[in-house]
Amino acid sequence: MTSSRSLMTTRLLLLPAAALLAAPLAACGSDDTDAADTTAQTEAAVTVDDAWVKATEGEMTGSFGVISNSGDTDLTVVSATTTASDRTELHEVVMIDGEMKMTEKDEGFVVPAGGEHVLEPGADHVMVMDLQEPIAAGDSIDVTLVLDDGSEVTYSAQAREAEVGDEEYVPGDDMDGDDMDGDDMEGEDS
Ligand SMILES: [Cu+2]
Repeated sequence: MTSSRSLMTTRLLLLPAAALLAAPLAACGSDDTDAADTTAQTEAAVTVDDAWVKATEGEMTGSFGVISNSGDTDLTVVSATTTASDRTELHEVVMIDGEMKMTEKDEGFVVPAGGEHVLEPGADHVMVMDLQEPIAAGDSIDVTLVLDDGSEVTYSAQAREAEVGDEEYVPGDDMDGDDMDGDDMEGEDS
């Protein structure tokens, strides 16, 4: 009950009034949607549902949820910020040398028009880094996603305990050139 009500509230807050009024018309013909788009330029066409963040006592953690795009244009999440720290990255989980590791996803998260992009453990996620204090189960942080059209969407992610999403972090710089030559290996044993 509670979650579906807050979900509803979130959607209503994010939907511009003009879009609500135009919705019945838009359903009759796709050409009519252009009018709604021009009045909604600064409003995000995306919403985020089922958002949560993994409780942690460490310095970094992942945040997850389902990003939906109600617009008729593909949108890309290009960056994110949170109230929990000053450093946030968009991460993906990839296979490196036979192990699942997470690293920055340079191209961002593409949310297809009329579709969704799922952030979940073991896959794409919002990485909250350089945490100054622990995030306990039940705590909430605000996450803001910035889209490539300049719009933003802010939502609350509640912390929960989870035994998932513990992939080793590989900073983007280490992805290439690590094995270019053996000289760097010399000093690593002491
Ligand atoms: Cu990560």
